[in-house]
Amino acid sequence: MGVRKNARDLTAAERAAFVAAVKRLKAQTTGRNYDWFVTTHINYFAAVGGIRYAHQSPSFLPWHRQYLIEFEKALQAIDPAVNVPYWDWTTDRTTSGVPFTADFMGGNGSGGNGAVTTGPFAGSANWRITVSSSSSTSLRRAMGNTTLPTSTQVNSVLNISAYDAAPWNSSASGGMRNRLEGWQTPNLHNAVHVWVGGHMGQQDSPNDPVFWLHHCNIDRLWARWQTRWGFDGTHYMPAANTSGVIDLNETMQPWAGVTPATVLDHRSVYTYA
Ligand SMILES: [Cu+2]
Repeated sequence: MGVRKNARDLTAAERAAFVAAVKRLKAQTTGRNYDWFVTTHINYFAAVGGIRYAHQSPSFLPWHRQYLIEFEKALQAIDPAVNVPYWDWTTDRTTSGVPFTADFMGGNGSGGNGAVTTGPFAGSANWRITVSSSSSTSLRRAMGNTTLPTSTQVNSVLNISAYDAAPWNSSASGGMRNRLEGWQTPNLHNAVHVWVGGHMGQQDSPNDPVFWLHHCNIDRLWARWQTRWGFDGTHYMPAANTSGVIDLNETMQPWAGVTPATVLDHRSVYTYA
C-alpha cells in the first residue's frame, strides 16, 4: 500500500524518481500512457451521454480519485516506489517555492502566459504538449492570477456535513462537494487551477504535471472530510434514481465496475502521510 506524502517532505531522490517516472510514462507510445490521461480528462470534461462524470457533479471527487489511482498505478508499473505527492497550497503559496522548484515542477511561465523556462518540464524538447486545444507545444503557466485558498477556507468546507445537494451541479449550494470543487464560495479546487494558469486553466490541464499534485491534495481533503464524517455509502449523495449524475452504485466511465461506492474507502489502496 502506498503512502502519499506532502511534496515538501519528499527527499531529492524521491523528487527525481517521480519526475523520471512521469517522463517515462510520457515517452510511452501505447496503452495508458501520459497522453491517454490527458485525452481522458478532455473527453470527460463535459457531460457524456447526458451524464456529468468528472466535473460539476457529485462524482467529481470519486471520478478524480479513480483517475489518480490509475495514474499512480501507471507510474508504479515503471517504478514501484513512486507515489503521487500532494501540494498543500494553504502552506506552500509562492511561485518559486515547493512544488515549483527547478528540481521538481519547475517555475512560472515567462511573461504573460508564457512557456515555463525552468525545471524538468521546460520547453518542448523536455516535455512536448501533444494533446491540447491550444497550439503551444511547450508547457505554459501564468501564476498568481488569483489568491490561493486558505486553511480557514478549507476548514469551513470540511465542516459541512452534507456531501452534496440538489440540483447536484455547479449551482448546488447545500453541500461540501461544490464548495470544494469551487463553483460556490470559498472555491478551493477551481481557484488553484486559475492561480497556476496556462495549461492548468484549460480542459487539458493534466498536461501540467502539477495537476496530479493539486488533485492529490483535493483527494486528501475529501479523505479528511471522510475521516471526520464517515467513509461509508451514507456519506455519498445521491443514493439512487437521480438522472444526469452518477448515483452511489452507478458505473463511472471510462472504467468498468468502478462506482462511487467502490472508491469511497481508499485506505486499502493508499493513505496520506
Ligand atoms: Cu482539477
